[in-house]
Amino acid sequence: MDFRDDFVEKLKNAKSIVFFTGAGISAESGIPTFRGNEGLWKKFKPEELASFDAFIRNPDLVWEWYTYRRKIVEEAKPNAGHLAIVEMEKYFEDVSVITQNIDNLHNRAGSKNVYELHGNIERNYCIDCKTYYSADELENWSGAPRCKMCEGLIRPDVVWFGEPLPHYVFSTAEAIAKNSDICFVVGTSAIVYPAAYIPHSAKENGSYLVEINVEPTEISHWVDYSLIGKSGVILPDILNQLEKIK
Ligand code: BV8
Ligand code: ZN
Repeated sequence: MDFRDDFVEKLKNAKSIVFFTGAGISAESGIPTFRGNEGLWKKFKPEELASFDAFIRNPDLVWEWYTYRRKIVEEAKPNAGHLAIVEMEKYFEDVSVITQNIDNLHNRAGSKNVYELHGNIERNYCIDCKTYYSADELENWSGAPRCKMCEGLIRPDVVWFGEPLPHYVFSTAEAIAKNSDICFVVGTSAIVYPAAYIPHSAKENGSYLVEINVEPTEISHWVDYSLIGKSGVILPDILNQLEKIK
């Protein structure tokens, strides 16, 4: 893939880059996105499942949904897009990944600086005493597991609708995005807030915004460079470009 000269120039001089990623970067790993045609929300309504009220109303159903998603995630592998981001760490002083995804694939790919805005499906905790449990510790439960310390309900360590994002993670991620030379926005419909503020903050502070998506989104009209295509193809192409110029 050939890239525009101004982007190649930016790549040459950039020191700090950020990848703001959404479900689209994991689509080529076989993990359904939320809002696409085969998306998760097609079958289920987010409010019915991805909220604390839904969990209290029907803990077994919500737990079953996360067990279903965790199985898909655990069978999935990081794809060429995740791996290209790891390789790019060689070419810049600072590479950070700010992800909305809970699928742990950036960590498994080997990225060093990962900020999980919406938590991680492999982590769980008791809603009463906050004891943490790994997914493995809970696999023999049928239905929503109970805490061995206090019998409380155990939930996935993810941010549900109506819940605040982890303050330290969000504020650190936003500061990093603001100071970035290039902010790549990869595989996200950019409609879930406050996460979707991140690319806006980066842009307002002078970062060069590059969107990578298979189709235009709500932000395509104001980014600096919109690349239409699969992230598993475009990110390796950017890595090839870097190998030529750096
Ligand atoms: C908050 C974790 C306040 C769980 C997720 C009413 C009440 C309360 C809040 C609200 C409300 N109305 C609106 C809000 C705000 C709400 C919100 O933004 N709603 C949206 C729907 C409008 N936000 C919240 O509720 C947040 N909390 O506001 O709290 C508060 C504050 C202080 C104190 C108390 C309370 C919490 C939001 C987090 C929700 N949790 N996930 C779970 O996953 O189960 S959101 C969920 O959406 C995922 O995290 C996902 O990452 C995220 C965003 O979706 P995307 O990643 O963008 O995925 P999507 O499918 O949409 O798009 C995929 C894209 O990839 C597409 O563009 C597609 O074209 C592209 N693509 C596909 N294949 C490829 C590709 N691109 C490249 N290559 C490919 N191969
Ligand atoms: Zn407990």
